[in-house]
Order: sequence, then C-alpha cells, then structure tokens
Amino acid sequence: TQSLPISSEDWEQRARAILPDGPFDYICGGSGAEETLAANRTAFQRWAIVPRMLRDVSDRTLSITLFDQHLDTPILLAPIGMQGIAHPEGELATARAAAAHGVPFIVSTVSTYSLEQIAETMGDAPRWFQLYWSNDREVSASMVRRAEAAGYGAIVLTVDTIMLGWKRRDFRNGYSPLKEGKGLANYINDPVFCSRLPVVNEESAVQEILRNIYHPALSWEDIRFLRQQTRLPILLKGILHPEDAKLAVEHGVDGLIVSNHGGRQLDGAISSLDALPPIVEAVGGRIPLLLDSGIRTGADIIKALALGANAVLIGRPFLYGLAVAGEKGVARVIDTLISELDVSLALSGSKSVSDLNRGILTRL
Ligand code: FMN
Repeated sequence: TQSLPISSEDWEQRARAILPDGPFDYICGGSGAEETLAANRTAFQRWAIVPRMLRDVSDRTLSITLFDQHLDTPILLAPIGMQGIAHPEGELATARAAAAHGVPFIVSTVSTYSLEQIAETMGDAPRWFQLYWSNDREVSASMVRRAEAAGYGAIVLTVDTIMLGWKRRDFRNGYSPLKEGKGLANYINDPVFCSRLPVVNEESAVQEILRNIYHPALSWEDIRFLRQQTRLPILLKGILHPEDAKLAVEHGVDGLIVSNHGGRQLDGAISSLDALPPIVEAVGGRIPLLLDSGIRTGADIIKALALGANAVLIGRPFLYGLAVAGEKGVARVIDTLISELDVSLALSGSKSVSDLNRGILTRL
C-alpha cells in the first residue's frame, strides 16, 4: 500500500487519481477565470516571516479560547457540503477524525448525512452548524432549532452565496452535485421543509431546495431575524469589506469568517488574507475573526494569526484526505498541519499562537 501523503499538493494529486472529473473539478475548482482562487495563494507568498532567535521556546502552546471554549489548536474544519461525493462515509468520517483531534467541525446545510446523524458520531466534541439561508425563513429557523438541540455550539451563516458562483468547470463537465442527491439530508429530515412539499421525495426536495437556496434578497433585516432565533454565537462567513464588518458588530453578530469561499463565488474578489488587516482595524477586537481560503501550511496559519486572525479554517485539503483515505485521511491531514504549525511556531521564536503579531512579518 502507498503511504499517505504529507503535503496538500500530494493529497490533491492522489485525490485527482481516484475521483471522476466531475467531483474532482467541483472540489478543486474556483469560479470564473479562477483569479481569486490563485490570489488566495499568492497573498500568503507576499508576506514573509522574520523569525526571532534565542527565545527559549521549549514550552509552547497552540491553544486558544473561542466563545469561552478552550480549543487545543486554532484550526477548524470549514463547512464543505456534499462530502458524499468524495467518500461514501462523507461527513461521518470527517466528524470522527475531527472529534478525535478536538478540532471543531463546521457541518454544512447541504451535508450528505443529517446534522443529527453527524452529531451522534461526535459525542461531546465541538461542532458548529453552517446555515444556508432559505427564502422561506421558517425553514432556516427550524434548522437552527435542530442544531441547538443536537449540541452544535455556534451558527455560521454563509452570506456570500446569494447566487451560485459561475463555475466553468462544472458547466464543461455537466456536473451538479445537488442534483445527484448528495446534499439533501438536512432538508428531507426537516419538518418545516417537508411540510412545504407536495410529496416528500428526492425530486420534489431538489426542486424546493433550488427555489430556496439562492436568496439575492438577503439583507441585514434577516440578520435581525436570525439573532432572535438563537442564543448561540452567530458568525457571518464571507465578509470581505471592513464596512460590513462594522455593520455585523452593530447587528449583534458574535464573530466573522473572513473568506471568499475558497475562490468559488465572486471571481475577481480580494484574497481573504489581503482583506484581513482592514477588517481587524474596523472591528478593533470587539469580536473574534476567523479566516479561510488558501490555508495550506503551518506557515500560512502563522501569517494569518500574526495579521490578526484568532483562528483559521481549512477546506479542500481535508476533503482530499477524505477522498483518498476516509477518516484516516482526514486525521492525517489534521495531524500534519498541527505538527507543521508547532514547528513553525517554535522556529518563528514564539511560545504561543496568541502572542503572534505583525512584528514577525514583512511585506514583500
Ligand atoms: N462553504 C459553506 O459555507 N458551505 C458549504 O456547503 C460549502 N461547500 C463547499 C464545498 C466544496 C467542495 C468546497 C471546496 C468549498 C465549500 N465551501 C462551503 C467553502 C469552504 O467552507 C471554505 O470557505 C473554503 O473551502 C476555504 O478555502 P480552501 O479550500 O482554500 O481552504
């Protein structure tokens, strides 16, 4: 048997060899000309770490506190929908690997298994629920109630998907994972959603989801409604403009995920790392800031934290791990990233991820 890969590039190559073109391109690709996808990587390369020496870093910690919860590392697994296209065990395998590492798993609205089934595999391990807004807001409210009941610790509302990004690869392949039925579980197990269907079957569910899942009318008014539905922390995922960050704080949002959806939504959008510093300034420490899109190495995490992120999410790398080796693959991706982060922290001359600051970075 081939040994498991170490780098995210190797994982990607192995996944490409296993998966058909449709699912692989859907996972790896970005929108439009994939300029934002590329920018997410070059942004990290434009910052360099200027490490400090002779600082006795024998006693180190990667741990952080987020919403009063202790976490062993500043890493979370990003919400990735329809994981059944990568591996038959999908989110169940991911959930087990995340739970074993104490890494919070953010479960997508369009997961292949229901949020309750996923929660059941996780015991007390930390998990958050990612909400795709529904035009029928009672459906959104119902999903939030279910997430609360199933022990999810936060609601992540994704705000950059009011329409589907323009994905040339999927057009070429004629591929649509939702239509393959891999993202229905949370809908067909939702009493409010099902009460809207003429008949409860896969086809009518897909039609109803397609009517509901794109919501160009989304506005701050909906945030007010969501705020009234739950006492769980609410994070907005997909904020890139500092003015939106300020508005989020004014609307009682508890945290932000600075993200361009891994370059899958607005092509031409700013990389999330470049968007971070102005948002850090606008928010002024009032709420935690997380970042995703392009995190691949321990050094990337050091750079994001030094620029003011409190934690980061990883996306595609763990999904490649899932495709190649199921739970073991996800576990290995998490393990190697944590080890790399620890080595990078020590060699940067820091004892704690929460001490990192701009003083150890230079802009190239
Ligand atoms: N973000 C969501 O908020 N909900 C989703 O259901 C969702 N599905 C995704 C499916 C795939 C295949 C990929 C690659 C990303 C998806 N995302 C989704 C975006 C991720 O949460 C995350 O923002 C992105 O993958 C981070 O970038 P990275 O892949 O470069 O690490």
